[in-house]
Parts: sequence; structure tokens; C-alpha cells
Amino acid sequence: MITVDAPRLLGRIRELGAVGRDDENRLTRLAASDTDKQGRDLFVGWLRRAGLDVAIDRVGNIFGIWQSPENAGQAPLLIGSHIDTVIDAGIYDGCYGVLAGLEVIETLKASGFSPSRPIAVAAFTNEEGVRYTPDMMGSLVHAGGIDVGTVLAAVGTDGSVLGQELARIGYAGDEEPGFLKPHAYLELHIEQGPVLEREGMPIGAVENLQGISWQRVTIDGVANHAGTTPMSMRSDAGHAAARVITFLRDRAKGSKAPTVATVGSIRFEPNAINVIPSRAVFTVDLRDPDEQHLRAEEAALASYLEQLAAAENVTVSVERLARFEPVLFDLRIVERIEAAAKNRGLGAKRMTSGAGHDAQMMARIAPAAMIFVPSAGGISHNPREHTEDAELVAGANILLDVVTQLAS
Ligand code: HGY
Ligand code: MN
Ligand code: MN
Repeated sequence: MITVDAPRLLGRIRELGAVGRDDENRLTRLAASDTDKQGRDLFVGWLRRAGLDVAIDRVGNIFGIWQSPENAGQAPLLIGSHIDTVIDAGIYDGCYGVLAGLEVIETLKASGFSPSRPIAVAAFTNEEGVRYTPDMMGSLVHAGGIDVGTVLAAVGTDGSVLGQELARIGYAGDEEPGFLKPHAYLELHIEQGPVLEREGMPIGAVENLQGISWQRVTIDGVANHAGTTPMSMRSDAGHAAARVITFLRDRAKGSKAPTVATVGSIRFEPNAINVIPSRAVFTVDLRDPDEQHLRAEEAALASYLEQLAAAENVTVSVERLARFEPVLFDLRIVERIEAAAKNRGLGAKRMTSGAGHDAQMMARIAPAAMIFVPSAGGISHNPREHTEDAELVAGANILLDVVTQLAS
């Protein structure tokens, strides 16, 4: 059984993981930023040195394509993920899957394997959605779920415009998004949760992915003097926001359903120690594997905000930032993942993905599935994110086996 070149894969994960660090050594490569460009340039250099055709589309999605005259007309097998990161990130989220995809192609090329179809690896633009929303943006465009113009006009949290930033960093490509119609799509990713480690399982065969609802809530009260304004006379946007955060947490924590709720970012105006906040702006991330239940959670929040506005004498407005329904992956590929793990003497667990991934967009246009490897302590979106080298290599070998089968 052929295996991937472990030192090459692990070395590249670490090399890419060193790109985009600030002077406190924190890793941040937000979509279309200068550090994202550095990561992109490094990846494209590896694609070229591997002898792949490099294609970049209008929203900066990067493809490395291995094709031969014999199979050029066939729909390619696509392996993908992302190399943009959150703020103060770990080195594995997204990058592991992209670099393992390249590793699988290089291993197969070197082995003399001649695939029945082209095999390509993709690094999708702005999977994280931290600077521009929605998340999984590049793969969503590729799958036809949002139009190119809307994406290129997206305004970031820093006031930048995505299309201008892509041009500035040299990744406003020529290809029309969606130009590559995959025969099937595979994504290898760290689990980013505690399940595999807790169960001592080295491989996750991901059969579905939960629904995601992102909203921005703006609460407007009245700025007033912190010292002279009686408590009964306040329209305190800051306090109202705190009530919402507590409402969401208590509701999700108390629910029997696996719903999760997160307020990850918040800001007050005028944000001064002795001024009652006139405005609070914060984001709400709600997720649930069941669409009906996710809708019920969104409705519960909406009615809570209505009551709160009256009770606290504030006004509330809500903007939808992203909304993706739960996704089922292709059972035949999930079974191939399980069989490949068994064939290598590795345990595999069927599971749901709690995190969003490009695979959920690609599942709209091709049979898709994901392979997970354990995350130490279930930690991710955190510099302490870690997966053991042996687990990383095992996951890449499962990807190698399934790709070999699907391209034979
Ligand atoms: O939010 C997510 O689940 C993904 O990391 N973008
Ligand atoms: Mn990811
Ligand atoms: Mn992520």
C-alpha cells in the first residue's frame, strides 16, 4: 500500500503555519489580507513545483490540476479546503486538508498511477468569514450559491472591499467561478471538537454537517451620564445586549437538542467608562443539525428581542449575515472512507460536523464527504489547536486511498 510522504506533508503544514505571524507570534491570515497573500504565494509555488496546472478564478479560489491528455475531458476529482484563518489561529484548520490534497496528488504522480480522471486540489477564498461574510464564500460562489458581483462588492469589518483587496494582492483571477465541475469532492479536516479524541478514534467519516445561522444585532439606547442618570431612567444598550447573550446561552445550554449559540464579537458606542452605551452591535452564531429546530431557535431569539426592546426602552435591528441549512454527505463516499480506514487497521466513527466547511457548499454540485482526524482537547480557532503527526499522516493516507479508488 502506498503512503504519503510524511516529512514533506508535515514540513509544509509547519512552513505554512509560520506565515502570517505578528510580533506576538500570533497567526492571522484573514481573507485577501497581506498575510493571506503570503500564504497563497507559498501554496501556489508548491503547486507549480509539483508540475500542476494552476488556475485562479475571479474570487481568488486557487486550483492545482493534475491532468493528462488521456483523461483531460473527464470531470475532475476535487480535493479542497482553505488556507485563510481566523484571528490568532492554529496551524491545521483548513491548511491541513489543502496540503494533504497536494500531497496525495504528488504521491500518486510519483507512484506512476494514471488516474481515469484529472485530480485537482483547491484552496477556497474566505472560508472563515471573519473579515467578509458569509463564510465559505469562495466555495459558495463555486457552487453557484451567491453571485460573483455580490462577493466582489462585499465590505469587510475593516471597511475594505473584497474585489479590490483580491486585485491588490494579485488574486483576482480570470477563470469564471464554477469553471471546474467536479465528479466528486473530498475534504480532509481536523475535527475541531472533542468527539474523536474522547472515543479514541483516529478517523471520522463525516456523514452530515449542521445548519448555521449568522446574524448581526444592533441595539440602540440613549447615551447618558453614568453618574447622574437614575437606573429607572436608562435606555442602556449595553445592558440589553448582555440580556441577549445570557438568554442565548441559557436557552442553548438548557435545551435537550444539540443547539449551540455564540456571541463572538461585540462593540459598544461611544465605548466610554462614564457613558451609558447608546449602541451595542454584536453577532449571533446559532447552529443545529436539524433545520426545523434551527428555525425555532431563530424565532425564539426574534421574539425575545421584541420583548426586550419594550422592556428596556431600546430599539433593536437585525441583519442576516449567513444562513446555511444542514447538509447530508454522499453515503457511498462515507462508506469508502470507513472501508479505507478498516483496510489500514484504523477505527472510523460516523459523525456530524459541528463546524462549517467548504464541503457543505460543494455537496450542492457533486457527491461530497469529509474525513476528520482528532483535535487535542477538542480545541480549535485557538493557537493551542493540535493534532498528532501520526494522526495527520493517517488521515492523509485515508484520503490517498479514497482518491485512488475514485480516480481508478
Ligand atoms: O464557522 C465555521 O464553522 C467555519 O470555521 N468557518
Ligand atoms: Mn476550516
Ligand atoms: Mn475554521
